Amino acid sequence: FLHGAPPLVFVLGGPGSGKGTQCRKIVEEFHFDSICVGELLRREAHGGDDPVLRRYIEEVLQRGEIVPTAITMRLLHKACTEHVGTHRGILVDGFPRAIEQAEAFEREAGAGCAFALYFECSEQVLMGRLLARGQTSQRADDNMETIRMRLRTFYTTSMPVIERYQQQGKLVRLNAERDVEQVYEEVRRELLRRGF
Ligand code: UP5
Repeated sequence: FLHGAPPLVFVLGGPGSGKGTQCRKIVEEFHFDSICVGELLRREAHGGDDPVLRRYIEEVLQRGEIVPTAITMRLLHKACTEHVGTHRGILVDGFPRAIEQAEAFEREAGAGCAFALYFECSEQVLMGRLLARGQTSQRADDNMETIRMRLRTFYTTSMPVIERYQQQGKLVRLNAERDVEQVYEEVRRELLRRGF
């Protein structure tokens, strides 16, 4: 379903590593489009047509686990189709989070990513940022218990995805512990180097 679409960039990193923040900056400067898969799921949990599915997604998010691939792929497929326009690239923020999802995407979309940005950050920094945001955010998963589970899911299930792109020579590793502008400078350099 990506036929004719601009290059696709997967945006990976632990919860709170700054994926969303950096995506917004890339969109602003590079005329990329951005699809946040977590946001698609939160939207479905709050406003989707099927009340059983709504409740189910809400519970999975609350446990910090990964929503089954078939559900996510359906939402992502729809979003990608709607977003294929005049953009220079598409950022897929927070996906894939499991090897199985990476494989399903390649199979169904007919292509993988051009490359993947990986925002690398220690567990302590991730935890600190999410707890700080939790004081003001509306996100139901920004509480200590869910944050712990999100981190566990990241290290056990999502890390192999990062290793997969590393092995394929597609991983762009970025030190995400520095301040927002410093991280973005490096992102920018990497995009410019790739001709964007
Ligand atoms: N901040 C950002 N950058 C900073 C910096 N350099 N220095 C200091 N502070 C910085 O940032 C997080 C916080 O840190 C903010 O307060 C920010 O100001 C500050 P943000 O840019 O939001 O980081 P991000 O990595 O996007 O964090 P987020 O919490 O959104 O990441 P998650 O990966 O947890 O969230 P996502 O929305 O992708 O997924 C949510 C859930 O959806 C998952 O837990 C999972 O249950 C589910 N999901 C699936 O099941 N399947 C999928 O395919 C995708 C999601």
